[in-house]
Formats: sequence, C-alpha cells, structure tokens
Amino acid sequence: MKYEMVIKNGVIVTASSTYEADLAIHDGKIAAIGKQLTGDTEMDAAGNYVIPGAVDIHVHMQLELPGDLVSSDTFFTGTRAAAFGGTTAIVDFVDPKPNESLINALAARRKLADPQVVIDFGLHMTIGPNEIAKLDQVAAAYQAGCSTFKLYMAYGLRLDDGQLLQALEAIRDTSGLPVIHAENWDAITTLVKKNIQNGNTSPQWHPRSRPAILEGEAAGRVIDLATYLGVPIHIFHVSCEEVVARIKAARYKGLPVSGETCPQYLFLDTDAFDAPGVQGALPVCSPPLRTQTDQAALWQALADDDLQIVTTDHCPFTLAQKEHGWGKDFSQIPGGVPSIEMRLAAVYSRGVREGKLSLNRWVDLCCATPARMAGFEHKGDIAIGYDADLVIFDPNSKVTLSAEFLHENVEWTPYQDIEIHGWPQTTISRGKVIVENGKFMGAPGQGKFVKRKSLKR
Ligand code: DUC
Ligand code: ZN
Ligand code: ZN
Repeated sequence: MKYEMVIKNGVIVTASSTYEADLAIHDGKIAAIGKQLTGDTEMDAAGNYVIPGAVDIHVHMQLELPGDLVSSDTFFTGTRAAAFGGTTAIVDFVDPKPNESLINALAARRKLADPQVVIDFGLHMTIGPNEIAKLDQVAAAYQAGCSTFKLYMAYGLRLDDGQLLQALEAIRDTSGLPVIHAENWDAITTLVKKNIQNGNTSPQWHPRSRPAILEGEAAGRVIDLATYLGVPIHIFHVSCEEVVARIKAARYKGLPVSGETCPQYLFLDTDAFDAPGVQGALPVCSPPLRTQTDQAALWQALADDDLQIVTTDHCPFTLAQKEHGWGKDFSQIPGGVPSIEMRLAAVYSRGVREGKLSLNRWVDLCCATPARMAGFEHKGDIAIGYDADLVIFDPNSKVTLSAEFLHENVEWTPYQDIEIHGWPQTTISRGKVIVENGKFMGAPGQGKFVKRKSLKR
C-alpha cells in the first residue's frame, strides 16, 4: 500500500521503546510502522528522533485577570509557538462567570478558541466558589469533554477546605480528575500585607511571601482531603522539595496522587528576582521560583517518578503589563512566564543530554503521561490508529533562546541566552506538517477540541 506520507529512517522513541523504522501516515492517523514503507510524500528523518507530539496540559491563553489584564498569547499565537516547540496538544481552562452554567461557559471558551487554534486542545473546568452551587453540573461538564477540574487553594477563585471537600467529592462521583493549585492563601496574604507595610515592596519579597513550606502544607492538606474521599488528584506546578516529599509519601502508600513541575522551576531560581529594575519583576509567577536545591530535587523527582509530568503553566504578560504592577509593589505584578515553546527541547537538553533522564523518560514526561493523565485517548504514543501528531526532533541542532528566536507573543523570555542542544525540525498535527525547519505552515482553526475522558492511570 502507498500511504499519504511516510517518515523514513528515523529512530522512533516512545515512553517505552527506541527503534529504527519507517512510519506511515494516512487520514491523519498513524497507519503503519515498519521497513521500506512508501508514500506520496516521503520525509527523510535519518539521524533524528521521531517522537509523539508533546502534550502540555497546563497553559493559559488569553487569561483574563482582574484589572483588565489579559495574558498576551492568544489561542492562535500561543498554539503557533507551541507548534514551533513540538507541542501538538494543550489543555487550557474554562473559568465560568458567576451566573453562567458550566456548559455555557465551555461553549463561550470554545467560541474564542476554536477559530484560532493551530493544534488540538482540551479545556479544564474551573470549580471556584461560585461553582459550589453548580456541582450538580459537574457530570454534564465531564460528558462534554472536560474530564479534568481545576481547584484553586489560592487567589480569588480559592476554595476553603469545606468547599474543597465538596468539589472533590462531586468530581470523584463523575470519575473526573481534580487538578490543584496548592498554596496556603491565608498565610500568604498575611505575609504579603506585613511585608508591604514594612516597605518591602521589591520582587525579592514575592518568594519570601510565598515560602515553600506553605506550598508543602497546602499540598499535604489537599492530599489528605482527597485520600479521605478516595479521589485521585494531580498537583499543578510543583516548585519545591516540600511538595515533592508529600507526593512521594502518598505514592509510596499507593495513593493515586501525581504531580508536575514546569521549566521555570527547573531552569530558574530566586536570583532572577535580584535583576535590576523591571527585569526582576518579569519572572514573577506563583508558586515562585525557588532555590537551586529545589531545582536539583525536582530533576531527581522527575527521574524517580516522584513527579510524573512536565507542563508549562504558560502565561505570559508583556513588559508593559509587568512594569505597571512593578511600579506599585510585588503583589501587583501579574504572575506568569512564557515557556510553551522551549519545554520539550529544554527537558531534552538539560535532562537527557546531561544524563539526568533517559530518552524514554523524556518522552514519558512531556508526551505520554500528560496525554494519558489528561484523557487524550489517541495521543502521546506512536502506535497504529493513534493521531499522527508527531515531531521529528534533531538531537544535534543547537539553539540559543531569546525573545527574537521564540514565537510567543511577548517581547521577553526568562530563558534569554540559555543554550539548548536539540530542537524540533518538523511538527506534524493530525498528519499535516505545521512547522518545518523554522517555517510555520499551519493555519488558525486547524486544531480540534478533543473531548477527553478519564483513562486508566
Ligand atoms: N500562576 C498561576 O497559578 N497561574 C498563572 C500563572 C502563574 O504564575
Ligand atoms: Zn496555578
Ligand atoms: Zn496555571
């Protein structure tokens, strides 16, 4: 049989195996894997890895924050940057308005995203305090494809422990997966207030007002609540040893708890807040950047399966947006950094190249487990019948990260001048080449909303 497209001579790498083979694509799916396959289009991947498209299950495009702040990547620019970096599926969020049903909120978010996305996407459903009265709608949200539910323990959307218990129970009863922002909000707001009152307003006081031990406390508390109810949970953006220890202890007992970390916590540390002027405000994100000791602990946790995935929490704000908040005090700086484009290659470069992770573990952390955890049934692996979401990855190319090189809709990057060894050469989404040798070939609206469901963990 002659297939539509064949990728020849590459080394196929999945979470569990590494082998040389040709790979055939037909009708947007992986149709065959073998030797001497032929296609209408043939691509030579000799010397390169062929991996499943990366999956980033934690991103914020066009995130609306109080004060008319909107994160600067649109669903178009953000998914295009993702594609440049080898990511072929994302999960963003639905944040329902106070009197809006979950289903209407989902429809509104899709109306914004559908015409713009370049790659496939899913949406987590946020359950904030206003949604406690809507918990009878959780099953409908699940049926509509939101198999994961975001619960905040911080910010205006935070739930108190009683509300957390109610939300976790409702999600358990529909077999959804709660994904948690764990920080101790009451303690943080008290520290923020005290520090500002004492005149300590510079960005260095951001991490000092959100200490690691309080992130650990919140993670431990939600793990205990989930354990009491018998519901699996996933802890978002783990920044420190304290949370790793909680997750590790829970998993040791066989509890269904997982955790992720993000490039900002793996590559940056609190020194970044010492940069002069507004530069020190740019890396403000929450949880904050931590110490080099935490960084080492996070890498070790990724290797040891004490953390299961790497996502980005991609949430860029422009220089002007950051500067505006910085002019007041650290607590007014919009939190978030851009990481969507560099994640896959950065984890390869620092993780695999430097001997911290195996090649298969890299694919597991960035592609396979995120897909399975988020409930993307046919993504994250290279197998017949799976979506032809693929990356031809050149392990020998070298890039220097800079705002000019990256395609995120923001004029700065926290990774300026960091060298990365290995970069995607070609990104394929459902059998269509969308990036090749640094050229974008996709189109807005080409990505599809994927209805997700909980898969066996
Ligand atoms: N922290 C979050 O919790 N969300 C968006 C960005 C950030 O820094
Ligand atoms: Zn968060
Ligand atoms: Zn987030």
